Amino acid sequence: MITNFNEVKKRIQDYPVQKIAVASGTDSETLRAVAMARDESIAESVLVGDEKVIRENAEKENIDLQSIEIIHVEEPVKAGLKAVELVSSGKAGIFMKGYIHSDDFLRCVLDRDVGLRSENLLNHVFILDAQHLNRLLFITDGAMNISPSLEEKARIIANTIALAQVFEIERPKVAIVSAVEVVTPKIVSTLEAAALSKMSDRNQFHGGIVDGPLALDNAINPEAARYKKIGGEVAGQADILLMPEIVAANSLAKSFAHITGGTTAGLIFGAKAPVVLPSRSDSKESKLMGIACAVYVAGVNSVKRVKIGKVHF
Ligand code: COD
Repeated sequence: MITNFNEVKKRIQDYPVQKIAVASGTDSETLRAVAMARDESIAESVLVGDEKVIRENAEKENIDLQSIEIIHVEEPVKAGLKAVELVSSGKAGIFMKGYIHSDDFLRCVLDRDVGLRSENLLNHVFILDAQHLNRLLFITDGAMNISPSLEEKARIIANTIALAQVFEIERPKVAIVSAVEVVTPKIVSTLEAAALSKMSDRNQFHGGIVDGPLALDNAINPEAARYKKIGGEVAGQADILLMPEIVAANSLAKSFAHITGGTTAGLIFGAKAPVVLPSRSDSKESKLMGIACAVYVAGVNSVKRVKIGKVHF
């Protein structure tokens, strides 16, 4: 079981170096992250974006772009489409967001002609290096599915169980997070949590165990779960937090990064290739770890095809 980002970095030494195509890779934090990925032999990169801006930012911040390819495309969406095409045509293995809005970037991922669509629902996962908990914590969906339906939540759970299994968590524990741990008609997310938990009881999810509603404290902290007398395998031990909608998931992951100084990695899972989706304001460490996690997923996939989770409806 992989419990922290240093282990991810060690594991990727066993896998082939990947090439990353960066959509509008012009900003200094992205440039620093791809330079670090090169220096640490994690990945090679091709930056698609405004070459003048790329070179100016690199010079201003003293970032060495040696061996990093640049393809000049001025406009961010066009740069995104060119970069995603490099991945869908096999010239690169991973697609990454640079200085481009998330929705524009995701439309490149979903583009019918050059994108990385598959038959699956795609979802975003923030992976947290939760050192205090001594494990990785997977939070979803904080960047793609805005207000998922019950069916979409089930699919997001199945995808994220499969992703956590890639990180060697054999039987991931999924908490459906709400504000309370009782089912109440006043809070819709608790009703959906009850339905998803029952689906889990009926073995409708492969390989993981789902329980909820749980509040954040009793989802991840065994003391809080004991104090509130909440039993079961998931309470206090969750690996995956399914949040009710995008704002809750996004704010939870960003509070970890910006209040506690923790490192997160942002990935889209379920597409034809791994996709790195950091926030534009993420630190270079978070961007680098997004790259490292994507390289790791691509590496595992190259030796053993990663199966996207299915739900039995
Ligand atoms: N998985 C697979 N296919 C999808 C998904 C998905 N998650 N979402 C949309 N599609 C497919 C649809 O089935 C359809 O065929 C096509 O894509 C278009 O779908 P629409 O009409 O919903 O597309 P858009 O362009 O209006 O919205 C898609 C986005 C992903 C852009 C949208 O959901 C979005 O803006 N998400 C939030 C992005 C964001 O701002 N994040 C900020 C946090 S960093």
